[in-house]
Amino acid sequence: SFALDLPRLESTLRLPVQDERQQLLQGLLQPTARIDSKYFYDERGCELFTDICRLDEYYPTRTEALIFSENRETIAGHLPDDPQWIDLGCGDCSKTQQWLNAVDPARVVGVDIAGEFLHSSIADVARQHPQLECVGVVSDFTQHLELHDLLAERPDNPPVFFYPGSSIGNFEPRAAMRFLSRIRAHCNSHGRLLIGADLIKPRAVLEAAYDDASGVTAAFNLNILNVVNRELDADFQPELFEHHACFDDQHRRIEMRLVAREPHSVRLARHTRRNFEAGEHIVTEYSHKYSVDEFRALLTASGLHCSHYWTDPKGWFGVFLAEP
Ligand code: AVI
Repeated sequence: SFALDLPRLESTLRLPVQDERQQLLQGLLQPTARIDSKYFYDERGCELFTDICRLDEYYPTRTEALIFSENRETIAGHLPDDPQWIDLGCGDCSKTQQWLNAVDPARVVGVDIAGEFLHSSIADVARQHPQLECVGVVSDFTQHLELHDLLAERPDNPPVFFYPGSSIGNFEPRAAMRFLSRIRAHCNSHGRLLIGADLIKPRAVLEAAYDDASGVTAAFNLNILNVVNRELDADFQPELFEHHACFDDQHRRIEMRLVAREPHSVRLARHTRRNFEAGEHIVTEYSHKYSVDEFRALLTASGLHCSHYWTDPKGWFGVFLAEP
């Protein structure tokens, strides 16, 4: 029956909505305003991100896919047998789907903050692989990674954490270390982390990837203001801001900004306004780029050891396999 087809769906979402709003508002009231990049991903934002991944200028998705397809069997050969495959930020599970034959996991756990979407994507995997146990966990896993109880249900199946797409670059290095340490804490001696990280490369290539000629990234960046308007009942006018992306050499990261085109005032919430001068900006995202050695060192500082590493012919993107 249909009920039997429904995979298990759990939730570890913890932060009350009110606290989330308060954090968002506080960020907007800082001397340099900030919006957490998780607010990019409403339905429209997810569509635009899918479009970004197909842009000529946006090399990370395509380059990582190439590294995976060229090395899949080798990578799978380094993973433990019968693992629990944990896809962090699984989205539509399309990346995980490509690993199922090579890895043959005992269980797939898809973790994502978008609950409804997760349910249908995990249900798709379950339908296509009726023998495979599929679990969806609705979680803001970047804030609270809490999968100990779930993993302990299958003590003989070590976890393989799969964190592709260079999403680790969206954390500042210290937060990246805290997050990776939490993954480490979920790995017994056989657990593994398979992670993609974007590497340092010429500035022009980096900046074009975050400011494409057709304006898709600009639309993605500006859309965050529509999300904030809904979350806070604010009245941002996206047309009064301009998309900006530049590589910051000192911090080795792309910084995405929304720059006010003219002086104006925005209602952020009831009784709360903020003025923007012309040229004043909101930071919406950092995307950190690493050298291979720097990324290895980040893994080491998080209690993990990089056992293997793969890249593309240009050395633009890195896939790292790490163990405790
Ligand atoms: C999700 N994340 C890895 C993307 C990145 O490249 O940092 C988000 C993105 N922002 C603009 N383009 C893509």
